[in-house]
Amino acid sequence: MTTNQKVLTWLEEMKALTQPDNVVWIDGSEAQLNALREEGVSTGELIKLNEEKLPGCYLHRTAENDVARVEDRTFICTTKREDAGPTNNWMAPAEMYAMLKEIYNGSMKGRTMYVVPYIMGPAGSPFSKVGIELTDSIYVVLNMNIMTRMGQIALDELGENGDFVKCLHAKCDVDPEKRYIVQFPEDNTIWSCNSAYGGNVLLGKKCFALRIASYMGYKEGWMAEHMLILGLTNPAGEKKYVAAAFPSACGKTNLAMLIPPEVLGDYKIETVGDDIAWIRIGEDGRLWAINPEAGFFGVAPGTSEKTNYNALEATKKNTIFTNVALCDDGTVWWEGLTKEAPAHCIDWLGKEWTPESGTKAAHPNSRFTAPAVNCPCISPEFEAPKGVPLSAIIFGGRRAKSAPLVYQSFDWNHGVFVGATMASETTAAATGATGVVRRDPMAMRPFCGYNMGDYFQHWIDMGHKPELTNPPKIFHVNWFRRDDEGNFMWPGFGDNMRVLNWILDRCDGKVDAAETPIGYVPKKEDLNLAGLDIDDKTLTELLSVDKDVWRAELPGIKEYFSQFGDKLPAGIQEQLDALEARLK
Ligand code: GTP
Ligand code: SPV
Ligand code: MN
Repeated sequence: MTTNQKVLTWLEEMKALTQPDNVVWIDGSEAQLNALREEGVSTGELIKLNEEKLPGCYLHRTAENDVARVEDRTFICTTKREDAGPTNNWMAPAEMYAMLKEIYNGSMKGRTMYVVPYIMGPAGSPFSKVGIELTDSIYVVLNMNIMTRMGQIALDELGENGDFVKCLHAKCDVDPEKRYIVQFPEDNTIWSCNSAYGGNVLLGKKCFALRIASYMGYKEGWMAEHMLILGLTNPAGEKKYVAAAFPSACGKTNLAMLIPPEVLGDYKIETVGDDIAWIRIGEDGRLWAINPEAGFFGVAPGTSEKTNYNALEATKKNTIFTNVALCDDGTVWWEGLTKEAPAHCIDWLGKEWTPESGTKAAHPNSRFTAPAVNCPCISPEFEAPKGVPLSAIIFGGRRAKSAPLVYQSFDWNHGVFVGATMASETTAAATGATGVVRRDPMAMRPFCGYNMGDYFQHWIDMGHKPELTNPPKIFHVNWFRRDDEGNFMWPGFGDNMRVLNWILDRCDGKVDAAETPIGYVPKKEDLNLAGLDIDDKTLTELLSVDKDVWRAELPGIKEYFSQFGDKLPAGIQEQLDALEARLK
């Protein structure tokens, strides 16, 4: 399938290490994929779902100990420890390779190695990049088929001499004690073992398109970000694009596919991407973004016809479900899909379940892998080789208190500071406690492939490149503010459109704002609240900036920044000092 000698040499080396019984090149043909689906069903790795109701759909259950990304076992291995920085686990590459080789040694004996060539980005785009993942999991192959442009198309893109990201995945015994997700940014290499779950093993996604790509972007002058990309068309037919970074399970897929409330008029949202954006400066002096992925690996729980109709529609054919519940009629269910739970189903662990069981039927981080082309609101620019131009960048997180519904930064550097000081309550997308507030700069804490201090500087530098004559404006949102009873104060979902409108009006200089110490906040009358049942007191609180609360944030920010030492950019320190002065 290829004569690229770099590929063939590397493959021989990895075969010698893992010693598979068979090696199968994945060409991406339907015939080959169908054979793999059948094999997956015959071994129990996949369960075929109701062909009438969910054509081409399958269910997969992972091991109970293997249901989310494992951040404590994820490493960035650079020659110098400082290059990985204080927010990443680090080990010297030679030491890590030696340790992992013992785990990989002979690990594919009696198994088949699949050679999965794939492109991140549209085929033929100057911004796309090729990876090859060697894996012994059919589930991985079938997911990569949905999430990337996979098969011969990628080898054609690579050509005789092209370079690629070398990805090795071995399931081994799914032993959590020997689970490692390891990036070697200096070698364009990713090694993952002892997992078979999502972001740990679909190596094109977080490992390549964020950790490795963020490092590439740092070296080459572009950015790889944990961002959705959406296009918004207003009643006048004007179209603008926005990218938004929220931490895992904090609403990117939902915002990317939002359906505007009808009362607002003829607005339309189209999805370019729901998780990752590769961003460059275009010839017109704006930032342009592509979505390197071809599908959505979305959070199932909470996805319903009401909250995210478009995502749900996308899952109705050719979709792989992971760790959701199996209904008696061969369909699937998860908490929040319908108001009423099915009277009986098989839960994500494969056990009998009824509403009286007192447990969750679907795992909180259960997911669907759906082809982007299934999405009713997929953007016509989804495959555009140059991507789309950004008018605004939005940061956001889950904050029960402090952060107002929306605010705008004063300028680029302040916007970078707002992103750098992002904090959010942890979710089920990663193992460990949930609901704990932690700093998650630009939603990239688990995904930045180099020193976060250098990453902050890279953000500042990008904004000041002379070619970037028309940078996007930077905002912060919080859909998750809660009242004293713990209820969400803002309805969220489709109603977030009201906030997007204010953001784009600000970009156009159409509306005024109130200046506060943390940035520009909407004046109540400038938010279109038509048809929304929200009282004045709630709205006031949603838009309030409590100086005392923000003053109380300062020590935490300072402590967080202190770990970067002299890698903390002066531009960030200046912003911190300025905020402190404004809060006096
Ligand atoms: P990853 O795929 O992990 O990166 O997650 P994501 O950022 O795409 O999050 P997603 O859109 O899947 O949302 C995660 C959870 O947040 C789901 O349970 C949603 O129902 C919930 N959610 C999303 N948007 C809103 C909102 O506006 N308000 C509230 N209250 N919940 C929301
Ligand atoms: C996330 O956790 O941000 C995800 C899911 O998008 S995973 O691919 O598992 O990283
Ligand atoms: Mn994500």
